[in-house]
Amino acid sequence: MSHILVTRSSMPDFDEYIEEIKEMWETHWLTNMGPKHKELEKQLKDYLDLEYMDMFTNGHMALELSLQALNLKGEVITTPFTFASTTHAIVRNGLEPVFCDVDPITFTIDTNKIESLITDKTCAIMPVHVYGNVCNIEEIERIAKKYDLKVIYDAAHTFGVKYKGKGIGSYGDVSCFSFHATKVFNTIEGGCACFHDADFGKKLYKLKNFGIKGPEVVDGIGANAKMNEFCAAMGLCNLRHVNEEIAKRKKVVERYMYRLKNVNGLQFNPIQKDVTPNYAYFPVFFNEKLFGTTRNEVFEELAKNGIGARKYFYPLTNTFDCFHGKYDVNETPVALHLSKRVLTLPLYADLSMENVDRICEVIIELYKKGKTND
Ligand code: T4K
Repeated sequence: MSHILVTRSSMPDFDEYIEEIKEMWETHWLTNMGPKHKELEKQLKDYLDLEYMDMFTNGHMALELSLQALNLKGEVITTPFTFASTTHAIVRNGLEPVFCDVDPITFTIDTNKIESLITDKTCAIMPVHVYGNVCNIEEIERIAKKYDLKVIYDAAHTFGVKYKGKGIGSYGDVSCFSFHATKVFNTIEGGCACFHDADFGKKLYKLKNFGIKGPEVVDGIGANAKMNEFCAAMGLCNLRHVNEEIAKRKKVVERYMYRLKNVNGLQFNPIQKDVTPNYAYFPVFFNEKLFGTTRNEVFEELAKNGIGARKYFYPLTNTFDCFHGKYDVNETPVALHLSKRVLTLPLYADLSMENVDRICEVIIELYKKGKTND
């Protein structure tokens, strides 16, 4: 019985990648915004429908340095139902995360709860388009405008998503994508920040490149977060196939939905109006009463059958050990409820329908057993 992992990196044919990197053996140009970097940046701007963007070693550095470039101080309203990166980017900038609860249908920030969390220290909102679900953009914009707050979207999961026909990266002051190996589009490791202002871009660029202004001028204190040429080359190859990959993911998701349609007590990603989805993740929320078995039991049973589902996102970031009980998890009860019930099932372009069926059969068997135990 073959093992099925939660995801599997998309890769081009070996020969395609070799062809892409061949000239590097002539030029010896391996990093520092070389020709592959420039070409990928150009192609991504076009694909993602962006005016300004910059690429980084990973999505996390895009987030962390974007916050730094905005020169923020005080509190940032965000959600705990996310990967460690979102919260850590805030804290590592010396900012205070203020956790807002999430919406029970989209799992993104509950915009009805943002205003009550705003204080005179609030400087920004950092929502997450979790699993590729789009946040309530209009409402976030309205609140940000009213209170003069910056908006930084963690768009790590939304590569290629469109909202009202516009690339999702064009919303907010900044939106950051991840190009990690596990994402819909990957550059092995990588990410980008999308923004609207050339001056902000200059600041950000310096932060990723040691604060260097010119060959003999260093007028900022920057990190090193440059994407290298091997990663950019992988991106150039993967970008050629990304539409096909998304179409294949869609088929996998449709198969799951078809096979699981008669099982009670399961909640899935919503179908959102005006959104062109990317099928990044397939989360399932198990309602123990209706389904008959807990999330943890399903996790164990899948594991016994060689299926590696993941608890994205459990635990919530506001319960992480590194915060030593600093935050009160009861302030985000919906997020807490969701995190105890979620399992992200395997999803990638080349996941076979037979394997989707194998995964669904484990779930259906558990459901039948749960019902007989009633
Ligand atoms: N914001 C959000 C909301 C995010 O979810 C993330 C990243 C970020 C920000 C930060 O972006 P990056 O700095 O990472 O660009 C994974 C990813 O490492 C992480 O990128 C991702 N979110 C998170 C949700 O998932 P792990 O620790 O679960 O990954 P790992 O190593 O267990 O891999 C999961 C599965 O993927 C493996 O079972 C097999 C497959 N895989 C993994 C790797 C590393 C491959 O097929 N190839 C690979 O090279 O964090």
